[in-house]
Amino acid sequence: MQITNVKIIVTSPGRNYVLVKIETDEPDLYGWGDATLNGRELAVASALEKHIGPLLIGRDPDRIEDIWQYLFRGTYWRGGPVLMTALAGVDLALWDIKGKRAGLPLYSLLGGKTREGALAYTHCGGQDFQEVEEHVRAAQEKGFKVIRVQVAIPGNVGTYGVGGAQEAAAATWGEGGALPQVERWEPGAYLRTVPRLLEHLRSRLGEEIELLHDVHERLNPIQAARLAREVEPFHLFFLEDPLRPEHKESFRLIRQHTTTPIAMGELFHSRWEALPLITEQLIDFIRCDLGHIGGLTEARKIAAIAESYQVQTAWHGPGDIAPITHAANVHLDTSITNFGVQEMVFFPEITQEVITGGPVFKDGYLWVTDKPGLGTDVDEVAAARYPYQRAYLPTVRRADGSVHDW
Ligand code: CS2
Ligand code: MG
Repeated sequence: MQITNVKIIVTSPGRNYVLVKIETDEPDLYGWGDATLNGRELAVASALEKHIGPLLIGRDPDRIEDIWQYLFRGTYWRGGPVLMTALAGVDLALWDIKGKRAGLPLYSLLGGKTREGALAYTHCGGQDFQEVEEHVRAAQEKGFKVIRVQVAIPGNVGTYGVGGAQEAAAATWGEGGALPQVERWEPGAYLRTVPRLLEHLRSRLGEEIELLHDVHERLNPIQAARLAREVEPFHLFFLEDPLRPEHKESFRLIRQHTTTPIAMGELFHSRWEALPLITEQLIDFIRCDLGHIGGLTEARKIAAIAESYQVQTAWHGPGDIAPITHAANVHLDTSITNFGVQEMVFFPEITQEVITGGPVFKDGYLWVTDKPGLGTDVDEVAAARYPYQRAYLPTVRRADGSVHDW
């Protein structure tokens, strides 16, 4: 069997996605991968179209590990979000082909089910504690047992995860489309507000609902240690991304000060970035994004390493990766033993019109179908109806105008 074509589709049904179709010389045997990188979609599409795709023509799609090694090490330049997202797109498409060829859902190829469904969590935000509480209650009504909570921070502009930023500067427009929204953030107000949000929620919702919070890499080590310790009484499921990904050694400081579980990983682009946090047990949940870490081939190795250190998985599952990666998440979740929790979103109908299939949410858990492969597909005619529209992630500046981490 041979790869005959690598097709890249950039489409924008609700938001921009980069989709990879790998076609073979066997009739109707093809695979779809997701190579979406929010705000840098065309960089990944170009890497795939101009450099990586031509290297795949004529290769045996069954040889996934060999292709992975060739694209990661065999081309000299390695790592980073663009190339690892491109590699992930190829990897997921190849696994999709393998499953279709075997007539088996991917979880079966990965060793079969270790659980019936993957415990899921969703995002709840709000402009104030009351609104967050209302959204949490609504999510509980939907069956969620684990919920991420974020709240607008007084004096800050466009706090992450609030859903409809406070007074974020409107996205400005330049030649060719939108430019990044500029938001403002100060640590003092944030550090004072988050413990009070959790105190409010625990006092009104009780202890049973599992809550987590995403710091979004915005604190320095001592601030993160302070926050992790101050939220201890509220028993978070985990505190996510307390530090910038560059500062892995500083997780030791957080560990010294708290028993709040820590999660990190969505901004890592290789297992070597995650390795010290796992082997030193500086985190409790590894949250890599299968679409940015190099795909299923890499993520299952990370899961295996983490298993030996009692670190559980919590793969990244935001709205800015395609349902294809979400499907890969859940196939892996349901075939490993150290699964922790799975982040998810509900995709709008416009997205589901183009990218069909993907995990199904029911009673707090995510399920994948028994369809062969990933169980997703792409309607190329529909995809063509939604051309790429330039868009960026916001940027953040401190009150003094200096750059901060969004
Ligand atoms: C967030 C993401 O879901 C999360 O944990 O950190 O939504 C993240 O902000 C985006 O994926 C960035 O593109
Ligand atoms: Mg996050």
